[in-house]
Amino acid sequence: MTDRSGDGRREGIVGARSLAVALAAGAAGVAGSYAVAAFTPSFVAGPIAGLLARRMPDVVVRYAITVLGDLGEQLNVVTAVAIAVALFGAAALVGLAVARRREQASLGPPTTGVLVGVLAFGTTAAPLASVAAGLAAGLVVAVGNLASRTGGGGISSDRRRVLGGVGSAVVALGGGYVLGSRGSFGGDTGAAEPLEVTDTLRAEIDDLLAMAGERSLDVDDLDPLVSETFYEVDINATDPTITADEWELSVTGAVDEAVTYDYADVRTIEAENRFQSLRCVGESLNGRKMDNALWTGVPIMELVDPAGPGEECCVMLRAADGFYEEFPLSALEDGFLAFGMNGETLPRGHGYPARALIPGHWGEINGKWLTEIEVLAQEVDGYWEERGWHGTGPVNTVAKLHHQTRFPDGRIQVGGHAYAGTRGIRAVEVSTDGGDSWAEATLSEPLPGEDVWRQWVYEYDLPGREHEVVVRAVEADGTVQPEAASKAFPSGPTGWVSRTISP
Ligand SMILES: Nc1nc2c(c(=O)[nH]1)N[C@H]1C(S)=C(S)[C@@H](COP(=O)(O)O)O[C@H]1N2
Ligand SMILES: [Mo]
Repeated sequence: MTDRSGDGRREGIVGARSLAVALAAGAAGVAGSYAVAAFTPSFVAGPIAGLLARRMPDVVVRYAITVLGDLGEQLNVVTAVAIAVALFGAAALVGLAVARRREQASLGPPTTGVLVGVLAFGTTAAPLASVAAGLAAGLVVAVGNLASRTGGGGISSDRRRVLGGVGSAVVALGGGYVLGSRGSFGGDTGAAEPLEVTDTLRAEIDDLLAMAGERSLDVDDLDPLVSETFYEVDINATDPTITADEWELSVTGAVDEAVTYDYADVRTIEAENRFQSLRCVGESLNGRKMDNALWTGVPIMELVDPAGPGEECCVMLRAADGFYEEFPLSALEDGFLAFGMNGETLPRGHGYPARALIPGHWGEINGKWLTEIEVLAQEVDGYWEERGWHGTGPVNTVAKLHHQTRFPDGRIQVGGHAYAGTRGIRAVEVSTDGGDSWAEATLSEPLPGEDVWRQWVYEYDLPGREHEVVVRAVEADGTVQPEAASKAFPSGPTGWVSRTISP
């Protein structure tokens, strides 16, 4: 098969120019999808990224989580976008080939458009975003056709086709980016609508947030007691988009009678405010996946008890993104169903419309986009336990070191957050001689709550030589955080954080 179009020069079926136009069409298709879907599961790269993450060998996923962190997630999304461009590009190549075989250039755009649309729909099942993908890809081929037919000072018609195609794709990329980003980045982490609460509850929220501000230590580069940005860990690249109207939560399994609630049902229960910190089992010892917020919601047993759960061993939380985690029913008893965060509606990235909060445990059992609470008579593995992790238990105690300043008078200040789940923090001890002698750090005044981190700072004179600062937390009952160091996999990092400081 050869190319007899344009200025008659022969070109192989996947000649460089067809390839360029096809890739431009593919990129435009992805941009079209993004323009309509934004960064949601309807965006064609969303399901591909999810598939990639699930098909990846466990060791690679583990490496991505524990070593690459957020970079691993970004790599996953970039790869997914590249695959989507290649997929749509291949569809456009077929469209171009059909047009050439029939010697009818006008067949290229509709064939490309339909093929890309069908591929997008097959990937996402999202009609509108798929139509947009098809339209954008078809349009690029059409502009390429048009450009090849309009005479242009000494530029061959094939080259004009490429220029037209690539040019229009660039426009599509810009437009897609602008359209897709309208509010979607805000929407990802920001609240969709104001949180509706009683005046009493609102006043309490304001007071508690003010208290958290006042009790935060006056240290510039350290997150205050209510985190300014709260980490996110998800099994998928894109977050579910469930509205409060669609949302339902069922209590099922080994219960007297299954019960299903909608959002309005939950809101008839008297709401409360709670500070609670979360920490991810997959973070590094001195990592950044530990944060604190003020949550508004209801005690989760208010929803579970009416179903009659009996004396079973365990419970499985299931979520709208396909996530599931199992843990002892006893841990659920202090659990909370949150629909508000820091005085606002729970952001989509943190589980809108509602998420579970289980005091004292690793982050992973704090199911976001919660849809089902299944009471179980037998233990089973959750999503991460099937992948080798042991992250359903109580968090490990840690004192992190994220702040370091040197004052003009030569003194040094170090600081960070300390967290021990529901065991509580009594003290943070600092050694500036590699662990030979210890002194107590200044702690932030505790916030109300059973499961809340604290900040610490410590100031000392620069010893004039290289020295090692070591930090360890002491739990409320006097237990000193274990020194033995272990990596995040499989049950969370342990050990004392240390840092070498030069004179
Ligand atoms: N539905 C759902 N819930 C989830 C997850 C998820 O991927 N899907 N990730 C879990 C993990 S591993 C952690 S550490 C916490 C993080 O909560 P955050 O993203 O609000 O910080 O949510 C947990 N809940
Ligand atoms: Mo996690």
